[in-house]
Amino acid sequence: MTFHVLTIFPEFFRGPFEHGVIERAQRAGLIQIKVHDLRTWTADRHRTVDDRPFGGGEGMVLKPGPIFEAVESIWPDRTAGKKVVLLSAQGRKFDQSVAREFAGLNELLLICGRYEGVDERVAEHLADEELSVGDFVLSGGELAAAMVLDVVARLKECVLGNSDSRVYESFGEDGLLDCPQYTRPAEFRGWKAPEVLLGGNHEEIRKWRLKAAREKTARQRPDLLRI
Ligand code: 9D3
Repeated sequence: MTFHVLTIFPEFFRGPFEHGVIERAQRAGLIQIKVHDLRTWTADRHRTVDDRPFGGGEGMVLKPGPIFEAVESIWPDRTAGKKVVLLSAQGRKFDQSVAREFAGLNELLLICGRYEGVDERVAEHLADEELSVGDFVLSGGELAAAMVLDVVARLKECVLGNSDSRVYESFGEDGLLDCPQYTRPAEFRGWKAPEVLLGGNHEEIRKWRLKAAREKTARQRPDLLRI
């Protein structure tokens, strides 16, 4: 699967994509990542990507021209299996099921917004959809794009290579949060790890983990139990 990221800060992605699952998935040939500098598709001396909003107001808006030119040059034909996503606070909310949907694509192109926003004609006539990563205000789409890429990349890795299918299934199959985990020492500053986990009774351990996961989900994320 190929990911394209369109951004005015290509250097932002050097860190996040060179570590962990994303780096591993790239090295294994499961995913390819191409980061594109939006300024490549400007024609003026100042490589202008933004302008003042019509009707007045604070800040600057990303111009439609360079973004349309970029997408049309990255994909001269937009065949099936390709999707253009505009990262935006106004989008559909990203979650694990959206990630599973994206993992079935051949190519995904993520457009990162900046400033006060992106000319609405990008959302209306270029992007297949707008996607938000949560109800909070980021300063741009780059962190959101890195999140989406991380989640989809690890799905690819789990489906095609990872023997631990639990990693793939957690968050979704049983709809619960993970159970609490402990490691040595068995007692730390007077706080003991649950006795049952120290013994070898796998059936008792399984039951304890399910109960603990249910309790933790009820406490932290009751919304997950109501679905
Ligand atoms: C408070 C500023 N808003 C009113 C003018 C508009 C606005 C513009 C640009 C709000 C956020 C941003 C930058 N955010 C993103 O590009 C973004 C985002 C987000 O802020 N929250 C959750 N998901 C995403 S995906 C992209």
